[in-house]
Amino acid sequence: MSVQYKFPTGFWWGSATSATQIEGAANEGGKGLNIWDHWYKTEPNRFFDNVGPESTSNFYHLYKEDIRLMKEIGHNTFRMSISWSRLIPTGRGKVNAEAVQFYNNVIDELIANDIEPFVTLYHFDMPLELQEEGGWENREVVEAYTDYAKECFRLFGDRVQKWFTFNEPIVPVEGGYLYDFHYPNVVDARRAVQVAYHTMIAHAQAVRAYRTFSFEEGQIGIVLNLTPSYPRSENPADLQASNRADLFFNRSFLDPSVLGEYPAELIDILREHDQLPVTEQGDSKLLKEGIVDLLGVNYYQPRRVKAKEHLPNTDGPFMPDWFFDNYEMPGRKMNKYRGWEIYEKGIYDIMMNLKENYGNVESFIAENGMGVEDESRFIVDGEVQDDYRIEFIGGHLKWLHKAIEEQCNVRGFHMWSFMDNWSWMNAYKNRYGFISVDIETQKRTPKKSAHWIKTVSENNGF
Ligand code: BGP
Repeated sequence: MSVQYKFPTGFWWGSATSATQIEGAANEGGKGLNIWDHWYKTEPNRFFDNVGPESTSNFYHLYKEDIRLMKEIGHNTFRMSISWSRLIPTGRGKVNAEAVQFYNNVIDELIANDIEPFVTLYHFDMPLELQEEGGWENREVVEAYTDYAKECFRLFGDRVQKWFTFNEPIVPVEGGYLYDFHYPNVVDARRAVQVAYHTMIAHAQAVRAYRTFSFEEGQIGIVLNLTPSYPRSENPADLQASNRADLFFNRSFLDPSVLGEYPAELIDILREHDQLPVTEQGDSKLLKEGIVDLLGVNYYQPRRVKAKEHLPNTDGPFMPDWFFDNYEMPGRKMNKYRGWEIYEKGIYDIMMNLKENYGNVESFIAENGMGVEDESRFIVDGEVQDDYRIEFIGGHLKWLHKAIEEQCNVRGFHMWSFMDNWSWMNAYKNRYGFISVDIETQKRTPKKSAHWIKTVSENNGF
């Protein structure tokens, strides 16, 4: 079949998800508690419809059926995460044999179906015991993470060739230490900066550890949510606001991951406001060793900013928002269910930035997707007619294709997500899957987009 947008041979077509969001079985198979289990127990009212992480989409029991469906819709790759508190229930020490069995089964089943497993080590899910020791604020937790990472490489590295130390490491910083949407619900920028810094140190230690194993073809990287900043205008004040937002929300992780060092401008701002983290000797060298082989890019929305309308209240807590205001661009296209702007060209801008300023690092789109509420409205003959999702993906793929034509080094496209899953505080409010999941019966039913993506994958284009 002739297609208008043809992708390079071997392009990765797949999707991503994370342990807490699909496994369920949170109290089965010897799993320990993580911060989500704990937070839900103490404040169930913070979660949409009071739905918690205990059973989510039941992948723990239904993984075979799910992998069969992945195969059916043309996946050749799939990113999952390992639950640290399932593998090592208290965060350090004894490995849980049932968890090893489960992850071995999943990895083997994927490979048997010609789907390459991509594995994330940490997707927002700190073991509770380690959070009680201070979580990422405590440098000893970095050591525990490094041991956990090594254990994963040792157990699964013979078959898994794509590893990611962290998924969106800035999100637990923002959610847990600035804006109150993750446990431990702290509002304190200095602690946020320390958490961010230790996350990068943990990343670099895991990368260094991985490279001491001699796996022939393995690659290790990180997955970052890049949210390009667009200024309201070319006015220097707007440009500066956009530059600052970019420093805080993109370059804070992108620069150390790809260039091995923090942007000097960011360090200057933090120094000026007395927010620098505690560091140790040897850290700069370590960060250099953490330069990634492969960068996963999650893209959902742009960030539009303008110069501040009013001076910040400097008696209040220090915030990145002291340097810019969010800007609501007239006429912007919105996904109103999630409150996120849809701006397809953003995916191209990110790739051009990586090409021009980050050595054209090898990358792939690790997440892109559209969460929609109450999709049962769109059911015809038993199938969700999610034309909006097809339009959303197609719109982004066209821009990605243009980036590839302009020599951007991008290897694949993964959607969020394969099936409907549990979304942190939003629980099952917005549905993201190619496959719908009835949360009462756990029945899986492909949506219209599932058939569409199958043809895209089969034709390597559309
Ligand atoms: C990303 C996360 C995912 C996923 C997705 C959708 O930030 O990596 O875990 O949840 O966003 O966002 P949400 O679930 O908040 O709607």
